[in-house]
Amino acid sequence: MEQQHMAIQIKPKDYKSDIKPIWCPGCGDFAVLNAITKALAFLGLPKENVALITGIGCSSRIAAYTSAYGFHGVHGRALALAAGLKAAREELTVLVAGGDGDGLSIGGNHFIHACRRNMNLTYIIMDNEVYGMTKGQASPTTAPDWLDSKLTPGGTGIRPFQPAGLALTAGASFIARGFSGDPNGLARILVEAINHPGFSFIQVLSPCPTFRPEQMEWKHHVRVSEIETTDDPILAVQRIQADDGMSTGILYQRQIPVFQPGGKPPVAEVAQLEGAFEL
Ligand SMILES: Cc1ncc(C[n+]2csc(CCOP(=O)(O)OP(=O)(O)O)c2C)c(N)n1
Ligand code: SF4
Repeated sequence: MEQQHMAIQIKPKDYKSDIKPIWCPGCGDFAVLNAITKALAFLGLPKENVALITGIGCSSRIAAYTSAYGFHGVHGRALALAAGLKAAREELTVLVAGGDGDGLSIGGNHFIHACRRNMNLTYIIMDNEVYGMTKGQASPTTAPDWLDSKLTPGGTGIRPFQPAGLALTAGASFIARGFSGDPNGLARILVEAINHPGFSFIQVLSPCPTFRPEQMEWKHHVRVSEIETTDDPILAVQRIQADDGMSTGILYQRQIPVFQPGGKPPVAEVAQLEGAFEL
């Protein structure tokens, strides 16, 4: 009998692991996970060709919840790990994810250099303007008057980072903003980000109902930007600065050379390393 060949379709659920997320009910990160799996299914990427590298934080747990290769790394070092992986395994689709604390505080230096280096990585910051995992401290995206607590009496008094503006001035070639309340829109952005040759940065507004319950109001303020994506950095910075940070869409995209170290594979054996230092 003639054998029938059926095209294997990958479904979003195929990218989910058997581990049940332990995020709080209503956490925006659930929808980010859904958007990532939808985007991967749309692109039909075999899961063995995808790696999701994360730092530490509630959001960084996301690596364990997908069935792709993953690495739940060290706080603030996800981009360094991902850059190393991409340097060694160019053929992999490497996604990087974590929180605003992970990526902009302890990992801030890696972030700005990843932007200027322009390796082919897709970096998702799940921005809830707070350190969720460690129970609600201010992060670099927290407004100066939040929160009147023992830790920050009267608020931090420090102006927050504008992640999209920071990425732009640091040289990122793809900058977008998404919202966990619009997982389909976010999945569409992620598809473009993964397809973009170079470093793609996506700031995802992802509420933390536990420590920032007021963020549940974001759904009334977030809007899809109707402005066309620009490749002009001056125009992009003007738009980003004039916006209240609640517009979603691809804010900036430009084709620039991608950094991919080539040449000889790195020295891996101790004996080889010792040999290199012999006098
Ligand atoms: C080197 C180091 N410093 C501090 C911590 C404690 N710590 C764990 S998660 C975290 C912040 C998490 O906040 P964020 O990255 O915004 O993620 P969220 O939990 O809000 O998703 C901190 C400070 C740590 N694990 N390692
Ligand atoms: S503490 Fe906040 S960020 Fe962490 S799982 Fe709960 S709702 Fe999500």
